[in-house]
Amino acid sequence: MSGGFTLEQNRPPSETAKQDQLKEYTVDHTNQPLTTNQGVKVTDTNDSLKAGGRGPTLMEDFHFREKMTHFDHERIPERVVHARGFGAHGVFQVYKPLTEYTSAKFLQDPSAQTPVFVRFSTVVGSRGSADTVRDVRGFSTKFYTEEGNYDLVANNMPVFFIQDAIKFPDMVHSIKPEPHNEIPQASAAHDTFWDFVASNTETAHMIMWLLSDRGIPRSFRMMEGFGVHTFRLVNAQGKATFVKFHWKPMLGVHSLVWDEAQKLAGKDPDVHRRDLYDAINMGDFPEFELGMQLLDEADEFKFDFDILDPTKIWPEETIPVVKVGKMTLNRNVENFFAETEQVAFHPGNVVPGIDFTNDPLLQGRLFSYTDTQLIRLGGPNFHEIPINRPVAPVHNNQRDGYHRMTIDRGVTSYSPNSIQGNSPFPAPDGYKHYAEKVEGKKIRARSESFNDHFSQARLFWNSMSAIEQEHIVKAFHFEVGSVMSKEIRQRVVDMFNRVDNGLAVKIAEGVGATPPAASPEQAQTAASSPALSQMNTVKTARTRKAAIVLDHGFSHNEVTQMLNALNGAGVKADIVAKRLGMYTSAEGPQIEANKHFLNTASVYYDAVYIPGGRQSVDALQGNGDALHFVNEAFKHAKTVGASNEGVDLLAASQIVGTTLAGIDAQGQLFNEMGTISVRNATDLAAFGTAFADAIAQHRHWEREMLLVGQVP
Ligand code: HDD
Repeated sequence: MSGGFTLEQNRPPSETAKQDQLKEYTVDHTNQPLTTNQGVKVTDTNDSLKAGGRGPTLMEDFHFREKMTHFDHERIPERVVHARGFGAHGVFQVYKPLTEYTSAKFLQDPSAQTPVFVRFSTVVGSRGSADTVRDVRGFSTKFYTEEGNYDLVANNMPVFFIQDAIKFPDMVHSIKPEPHNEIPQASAAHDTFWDFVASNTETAHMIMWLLSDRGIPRSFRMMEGFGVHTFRLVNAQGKATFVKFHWKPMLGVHSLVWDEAQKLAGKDPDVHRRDLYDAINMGDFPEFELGMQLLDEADEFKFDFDILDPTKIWPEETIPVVKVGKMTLNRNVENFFAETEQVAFHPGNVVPGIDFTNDPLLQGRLFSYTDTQLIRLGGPNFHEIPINRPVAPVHNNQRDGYHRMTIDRGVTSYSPNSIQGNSPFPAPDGYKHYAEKVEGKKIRARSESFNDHFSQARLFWNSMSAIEQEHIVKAFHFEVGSVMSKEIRQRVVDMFNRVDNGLAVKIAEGVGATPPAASPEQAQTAASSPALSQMNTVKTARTRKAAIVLDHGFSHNEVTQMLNALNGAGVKADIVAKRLGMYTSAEGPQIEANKHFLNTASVYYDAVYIPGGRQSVDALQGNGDALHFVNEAFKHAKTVGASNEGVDLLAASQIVGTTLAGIDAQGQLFNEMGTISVRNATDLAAFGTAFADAIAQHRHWEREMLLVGQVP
């Protein structure tokens, strides 16, 4: 673009409609002379205008003044929640027409691709905080449909902390850093939050999710998304169906280990954004299927929970998730600020065929999101910022305000008008609100049907595998153990006793509280929902990362075979050594180490492999970094493999906890709980396959169970 703005909103929408629109606002500075914002060419930007070389800087230096003023105003307020995020462009395609349920056009034509922009985020931390903290993740999608923008502003957990939006400022104030010292950053592990939890039992279910492995995802590409609220789909005949929205990642739902998450936060605070950025750049486009749970209006009251209560799920075993389409993220942003920072989502951005319900959390959100953009983006024209512009035409009588871009032609800006034939005119095929019948007295109260705060928290607990339960207990130990007030710790223990006595007793043991006697409430539900456990998710090695750790004298034959096996399984491999550069194998050929122990660590990988080669393994055995690398990967339940002399390094790195009997077996494959080795083998085909299969398992939790002294 050479300057100025071209408004071309009348083009036919297509998969590239948004991309084409953005191009018109994109500036390429390559091979261009430097200018001021007024377009005047600048001769020197390194020296201010002075009266003599050592003299005072002159006020008339317009270039200095402009450069400095713009810099001084570069920052905008970060989002009050979800400040840290990362976005990408993509497309959405529906599998088959959903005409029966909704008139939304983007859900009708399986051959049409709707452009989307997605922003993933953490909630609590500020813009510069780490990606791997324990937190809810935001998962916002803007669909640029031909009928206008539709925003699905979702989280990676299907329930919320509170039932009524009026509590949102209280809840957020309690979880944000404490006001007197602004500590802790990006963490719920402090007194004010747990005081809020213990005083608001409706948080119980969400806390179970937050303290589960869902709070520390392996990657944005490996988390689910949930619209949380019950929404309405409305078809062309005006018939409504209740709906809950889901995003299901094609790579499955996977999480980090807490110790790994903490270490990553220090070593690479950007690890999740880097993962997404790299995956898209390498062509490993993240894919998510859109799922819908559909419920006939007649069935609204058929459940033991209120479908308007945002602290409740619809168990997938009762109301199945129908996969209706797929989203592919295929393009990184050109500029983080212009796109990811300035994007403005709003759950109230709906298109015909999608409507709201009376969920009081949703209703409050419908106010909050525009309001927050007014301060964050500085006025009412934020819809004109390129990333926020719909690809559908915009015509109305809204005028003026800060930073208005559109030059609205004509003398009328009111309706009805006779001067311009009442243009823009009301459209008969415009959005129609669902004509729900409502009546009632004005009362500041909550429905009694929202009173059960524990059954589904218990359902979640019951649905976890032993190791997932163990992780939740450990998370409680960390979070509640960080609370200074003994009274609050006890109140939390007593509150979660209403979920499960076994859980409460275990929490109490770790946080110096008194273990409570069983609560009569917990006998109420023994139900479980297998869909809630991450053990039952999709498993694939595709796009995983492995480290091949070696030194001079490594076996070239073994490394080559392993690289082939990993490549075949879609696993990316790095060669890790004590320094960067070329390493010479026992056979002669060289290989380049692209990572060294100072700029990488086992926490960056899903697996580690040690090839044979006497000289290489001897050197690694004398290298504390290499020994730690293997030991740490093992401790984090990752796939660990070695061939021939490499097996010596596994033994030397003191990977203990599993039986490991036979790890040293001659000539045959040893494969136990993600530890894989073979001695005296030149053909590593079976070994490579076993190694890749083990990576697909994500982590080998049985091993972790043994490490904590439990039999899996
Ligand atoms: Fe919210 C941002 C998701 C409840 C008020 N929210 C925000 C974002 C996500 C969510 C993903 C980041 C958007 C982005 O990437 O720019 N929020 C949720 C979900 C909720 C929820 C799934 C419950 C089901 N939120 C919620 C309530 C309120 C807000 C009850 C207030 C009444 N949320 C906001 C906000 C934010 C926001 C203050 C901050 C920045 C923004 O909106 O654009 O308006």
